[in-house]
Amino acid sequence: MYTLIGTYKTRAFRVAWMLNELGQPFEMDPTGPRDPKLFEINPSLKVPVLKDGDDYIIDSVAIIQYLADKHGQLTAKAGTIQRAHQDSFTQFAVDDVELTVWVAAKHSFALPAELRVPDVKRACVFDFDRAMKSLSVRLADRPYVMGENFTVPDLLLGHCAMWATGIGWTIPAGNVAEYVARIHARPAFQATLSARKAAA
Ligand SMILES: N[C@@H](CCC(=O)N[C@@H](CS)C(=O)NCC(=O)O)C(=O)O
Repeated sequence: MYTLIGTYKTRAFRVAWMLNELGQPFEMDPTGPRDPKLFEINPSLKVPVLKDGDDYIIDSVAIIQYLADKHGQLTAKAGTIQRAHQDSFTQFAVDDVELTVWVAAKHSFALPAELRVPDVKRACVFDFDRAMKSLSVRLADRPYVMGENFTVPDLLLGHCAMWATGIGWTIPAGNVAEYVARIHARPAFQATLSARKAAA
């Protein structure tokens, strides 16, 4: 069985969601960020970490893509044009969307108080809005970014959207809001949300 190290408040949420999508049982080790005991596994002291057998995998995107490849679900095959397009959306989710929310979060609570620059958040909102416009065009009338099938980048974008709304940002009405609602209606997302509430 997999062990997922991290708490539901962190990016461990997205890994738990992925495991639930795949129907893979796992146990949760609720070690929080910056716990010194993480050092042996991840010198950055960051979570999530996935323990698979005797191995530890760090970085949520690497973990999620690994799980998709390993279980042959929610991904195009490596080495195909479809996978290149899928990875492009994954990179978009991380660079254009997650970064804006994460920088804003860092300057709200994650950084030591004396290092926070509250005005940075205005620039983050500007970049987030630009990313949402781009997503709207790239998504067009497809249910998921790759078409009919839910894949890795949809999960990442759905998680970032949860973070964004959690800090009061607006998902634009129209195809993007409908897309996010579709992703958040997935049973595996709802199950993960319930587990997060139960763990709080
Ligand atoms: N790229 C990494 C980022 C991991 C990360 O920053 N995790 C946060 C929690 S969501 C953390 O552990 N932060 C501790 C820190 O920044 O010192 C991933 O996707 O897993």
